[in-house]
Amino acid sequence: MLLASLNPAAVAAGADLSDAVRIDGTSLSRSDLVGAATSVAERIGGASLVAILAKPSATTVLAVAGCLIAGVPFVPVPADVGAAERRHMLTDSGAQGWLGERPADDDLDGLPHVPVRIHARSWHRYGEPPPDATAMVMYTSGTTGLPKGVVLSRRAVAADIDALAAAWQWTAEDTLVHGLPLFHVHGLVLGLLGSLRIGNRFVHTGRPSPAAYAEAAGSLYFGVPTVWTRVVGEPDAARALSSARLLVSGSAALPVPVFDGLVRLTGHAPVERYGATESLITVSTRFDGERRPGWVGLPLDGVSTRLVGEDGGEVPHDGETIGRLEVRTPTMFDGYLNRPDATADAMTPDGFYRTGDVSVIDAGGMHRIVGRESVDLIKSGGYRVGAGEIETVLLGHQGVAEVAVVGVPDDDLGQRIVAFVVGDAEPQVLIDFVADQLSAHKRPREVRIVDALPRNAMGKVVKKELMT
Ligand code: MCA
Ligand code: AMP
Repeated sequence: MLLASLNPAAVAAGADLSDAVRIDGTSLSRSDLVGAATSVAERIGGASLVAILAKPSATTVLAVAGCLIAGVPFVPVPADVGAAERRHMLTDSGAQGWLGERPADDDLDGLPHVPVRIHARSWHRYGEPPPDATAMVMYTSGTTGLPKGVVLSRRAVAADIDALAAAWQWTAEDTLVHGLPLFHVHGLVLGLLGSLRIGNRFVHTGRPSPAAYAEAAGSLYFGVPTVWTRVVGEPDAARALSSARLLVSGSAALPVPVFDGLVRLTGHAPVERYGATESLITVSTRFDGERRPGWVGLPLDGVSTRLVGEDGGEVPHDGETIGRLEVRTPTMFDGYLNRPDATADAMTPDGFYRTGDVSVIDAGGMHRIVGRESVDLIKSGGYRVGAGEIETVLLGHQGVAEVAVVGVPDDDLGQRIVAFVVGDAEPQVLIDFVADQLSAHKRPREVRIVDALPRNAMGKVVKKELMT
């Protein structure tokens, strides 16, 4: 069973937990989860796919669990989604219903709204869908164009959680704490579904501030590097985490000074892990293994990795030679929805995913991520954002003649989204324009109006010159 801790027979027989999930001021026991989520399942039965506005709330937890119980694939829609991005997700995925809160503009693009009632109960018993059934479609940005729907099977999700549980000695005794969004792999698949599979207590802190992490008294904490950077910046909050068992960082590179700061203040060397929406998490340092600052660890059980050089051949694993990282894993996605062309580009004929990351591997199999191949895929606060998607929106504004969007190094966010614009629009107007159309977290932090963009002899914008 994918959500093993929500086995109705076991829960009915007494395997309950009064505070299995704590989120947004609400506590849900396992029997609350089974009863209310099954009641959601009853209302969506027969749908081919539904959308869920993935705010961090009990409603979202029940909507997600209900879909997984019913075997109805879902699209988690970003909590701060804008109109154009939402329309694309709904049209491309063919969603037949909308679960959870209504969007801020109350526009459901014609979809029926399916309410999620926290106090409703159904004790109908559903059979477990087959492992190759789709669990969810998660939209993610590429370098250009609109976000693509990553199709994730139940098998891939279960395999990833189990491999991470083995690597981190994660058990039902843990209390897992995080404050990350529930519309990406990190917060949703690992954090929430991991907890519902393993059977540990799950606490969502709301905004992942150092104080909220300190107060939560967990044993296992997840964060993106920005969260850990802020924790280290508040030493008292950081010291409160010394009673935890394990701190885990992922979604972007953890700066070495932040790793060292966590060791100094909490007494814990963080475990770092690496992955992508398409492959799920594939490489991690282990609870009982070496935790080397700046390195992301070893392939998880069942995962193979390789480095490919300029000539297409494999490069040695000597800890120094850089290559393009490719991974083959039982946790692989089933392709991009409606985009066989993009799927074919992302995969090698022998089943490896081309990560787009550049890496080294040492003789012991430890991986260090050196950077990304393309400057057009930005990681800001752990969010993956395509420069092309933002550029397309900005070019749709009448005050913009030319634009180049880049990720500029940032101590807090890793990269900060900056748009260089040739035109006569007000910077704040353009920032708001992007936030209205796309998810708000994709809006540039800064818009710089310039006379011209740097171009090479071919007329192509030289983004590297804008990134310092
Ligand atoms: C933000 N603000 C802005 C702008 N951006 N104001 C004006 N213009 C802007 N461009 C505002 C915010 O609304 C907020 O306002 C205030 O500035 C602070 O924002 P920020 O610094 O962004 O802090 P934050 O809102 O607290 O966000 C930082 C964060 C967030 C919590 C770390 O970036 C985050 O949740 N990241 C997680 C992403 C993630 O889960 N990625 C996983 C992808 P106000 O204070 O008024 O509200 S899955 C993945 O990568 C794989 C598989 C993996 O490996 O895990
Ligand atoms: P996403 O699909 O949002 O999960 O983004 C995947 C990308 O995040 C990867 O291809 C990497 O570029 C980056 N990433 C994830 N984890 C790490 C990490 N621990 N260190 C460096 N980059 C990471």
